[in-house]
Amino acid sequence: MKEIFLDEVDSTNLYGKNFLNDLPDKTVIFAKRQTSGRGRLARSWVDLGGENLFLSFILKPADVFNEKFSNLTQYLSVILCEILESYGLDPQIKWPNDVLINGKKIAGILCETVMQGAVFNGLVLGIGVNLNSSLSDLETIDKPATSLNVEVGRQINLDIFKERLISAFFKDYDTFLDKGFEFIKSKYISHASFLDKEICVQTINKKNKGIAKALTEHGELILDSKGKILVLTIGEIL
Ligand code: BT5
Repeated sequence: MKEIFLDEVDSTNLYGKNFLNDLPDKTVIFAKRQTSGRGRLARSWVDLGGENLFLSFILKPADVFNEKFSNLTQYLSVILCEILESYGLDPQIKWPNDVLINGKKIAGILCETVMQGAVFNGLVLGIGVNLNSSLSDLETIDKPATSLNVEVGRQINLDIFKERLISAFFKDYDTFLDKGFEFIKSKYISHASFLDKEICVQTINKKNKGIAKALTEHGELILDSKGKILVLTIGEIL
């Protein structure tokens, strides 16, 4: 496994996408500072200063895209929850892959697929985790946010956290690629804060209200919308 350390970068995901063809499978790109972190749908991920985690995995699991790759963000959210639990916390997953502590976002995960024409080149799976941030900086985020140091009341060692995350990710990575979401389903559900609740899910062009009933074996959300069953593949719980 190759690790790339950057003092500062616009975005570890962008760096990964730009250099994907030159980098071997399982390269990990890590930056101390990120000036233009990417979120989904043109949103941004804010660098809150201090020692926070910004990293991207370069993954080239096959020559052709497989549906299971779409669940890698959920796999990574479960890995992160297990690590956060070891700090005595009770992390919750908001479908599909936001990780929250007491309703506040502590991490963001973004997977980008790199294609060259119709050819699948690989994936850049990025994660940002707030490890050391001040309350006043967290308040600058437009939605409720928290960080590990605030939750546990002490400074967090970035290098130790990073290495734990990387090794936990690769420990079961091959099994996950083989089995897909089924492999993590029960652990994912044990952290799923949205199940059996009335929620509103924004999909590309629609807001869908209903009760979150369950997850399919592919990690999709089953929503009971006034008796009509919807199976949502992508979207965001509002
Ligand atoms: C995400 O997007 O949550 C995915 C973020 C992925 C960031 C990592 S960092 C390493 C790698 N390199 C990158 O450039 N990106 C990845 P989304 O679900 O769209 O959420 C974005 C929203 O989260 C923003 O609109 C804010 O509301 C909130 N947010 C931004 N920065 C935050 C922070 N530091 N802590 C908590 N919430 C934040």
